[in-house]
Amino acid sequence: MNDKDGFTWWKHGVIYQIYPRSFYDANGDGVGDLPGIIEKLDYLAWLGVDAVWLSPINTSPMYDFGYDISDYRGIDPVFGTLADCDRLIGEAHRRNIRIVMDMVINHTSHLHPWFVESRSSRDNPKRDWYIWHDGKNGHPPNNWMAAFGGRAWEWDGATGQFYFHSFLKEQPDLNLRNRACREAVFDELRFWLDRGVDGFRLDAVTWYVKDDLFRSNPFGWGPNAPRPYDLQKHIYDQNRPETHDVLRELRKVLDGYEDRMMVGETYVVSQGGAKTAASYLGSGTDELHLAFDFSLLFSKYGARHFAGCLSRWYDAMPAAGWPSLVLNNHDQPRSMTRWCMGKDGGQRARVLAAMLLTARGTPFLYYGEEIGMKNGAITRKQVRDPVGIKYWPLNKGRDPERTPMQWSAGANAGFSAAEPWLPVAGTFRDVNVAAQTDDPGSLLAWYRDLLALRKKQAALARGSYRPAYSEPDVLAFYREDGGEKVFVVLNFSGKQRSIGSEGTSRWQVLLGTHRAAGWPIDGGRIDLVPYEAVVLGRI
Ligand code: TEU
Repeated sequence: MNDKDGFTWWKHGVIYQIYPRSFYDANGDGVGDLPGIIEKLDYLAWLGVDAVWLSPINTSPMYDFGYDISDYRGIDPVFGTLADCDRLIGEAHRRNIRIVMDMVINHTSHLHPWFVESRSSRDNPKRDWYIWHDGKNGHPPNNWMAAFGGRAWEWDGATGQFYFHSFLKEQPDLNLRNRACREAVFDELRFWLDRGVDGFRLDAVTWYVKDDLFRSNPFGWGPNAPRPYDLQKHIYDQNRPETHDVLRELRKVLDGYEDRMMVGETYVVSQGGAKTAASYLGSGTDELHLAFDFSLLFSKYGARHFAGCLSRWYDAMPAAGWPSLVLNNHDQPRSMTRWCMGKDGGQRARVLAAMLLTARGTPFLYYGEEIGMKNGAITRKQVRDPVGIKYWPLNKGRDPERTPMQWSAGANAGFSAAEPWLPVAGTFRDVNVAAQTDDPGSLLAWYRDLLALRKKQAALARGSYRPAYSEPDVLAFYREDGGEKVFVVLNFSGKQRSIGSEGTSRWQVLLGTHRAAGWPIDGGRIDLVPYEAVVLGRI
């Protein structure tokens, strides 16, 4: 795929998320690191990914495993050095793989020098870089809550005010309304753009700006309850209109460089879903390049549900906007665990992969998804995630979807010579890269074939999307670009199904779970076996 007419890497490419602690440990301390990622770049190139998104690697006291940054310009020693990072960027680029860094600018660590200054006195020049407020008769100023439990206001005895934190109390929110603070944050981003980073995944975008009148949220039951946080409608502490101003300014920073991208974590499941997520694309060219719609990830399994999510997402796009697609990340149980626990799980995984990689939009993969990794089992003693520690057993935290990458059936799944920071999932003897690499029937081979097909067929990478047929168990759609037309047929059910194809078209199989490439299909009806996925091209 070339980049003509602005159809650039982040539109036609596939982006692979790495949780660096868990990808590959090169120095044998039980924690994944940057040299480990460098060692595995050939694997990623072989798989065919176009970009890698690294969960945070900056200096951090790790209260939230890197989502609490104490130095934006540093690399945390557990991951390596700045020189390792430069080498990673260079080695990735040499393989035509872009590097996307996680940027956590809604908040910093409480140990960031900015916050240390800010909390030192009420008249410190950086006081207003964070959100400080007087109490109300000894109580917090309003009812805002922290997403990770408890109230969002922390009392600071030394200066006699509360500070605000959307997540942990060790993650004070920056005041992005403050001009000097905003400019300082932009400079931290420029530091990485100057070093050759191709883009950012912006953490917690919808939290960036809070109500300037500090109004309390009304109550309302969100879909994620029983988290107490979800008992409020987050209209005053999230999705404030001024957030768009911040994004427009950020966009200008990126537009000062060539071909950079920012994808925002627009976690708005209970706040308007696809529509709200898409609103952060602005006109499509003046805010985020990409946003996440988590509706698909949170959807019930089934063709009708998935079809609805896709259509709502595409309908919500601004004219110049471009969708992204995601089924997994480091915050949610893996799709294998959500949807594929039965005996037909392996087949379901293939149909899901086919949807993710043939529908319209930039696909994001999460490490291990390509081999069918499931959530690992974590005992109470092994919990590391602060969310799990706080809410156990109601919420066991996010460690199970962050267990080490399963490279082989060897010790520690080939992830590390030492005992890994989180236990390897029990499935590793069967589910691992080594076992699947040379097996043309493996899930890994299927992902690799789909990635290769996207590169060959412009219609899949950039074409229009038109739903074809509404048999409840089958998702079928056409993708068209110029003269090229592709017909994707996905039977999400364990039953035989039969669907009609448009007009008198004659098709041939480009890629299928049950049919070899080149197999001709005359128009009319197509009979599908259970869990059949097939991508057809016009003869
Ligand atoms: O997540 C913010 C966010 O939306 C989630 O915490 C969400 O509330 C949760 O997944 C619901 O199940 C981002 C990062 O992705 C997460 O890893 C960080 O812990 C968090 O921000 C704080 O930086």
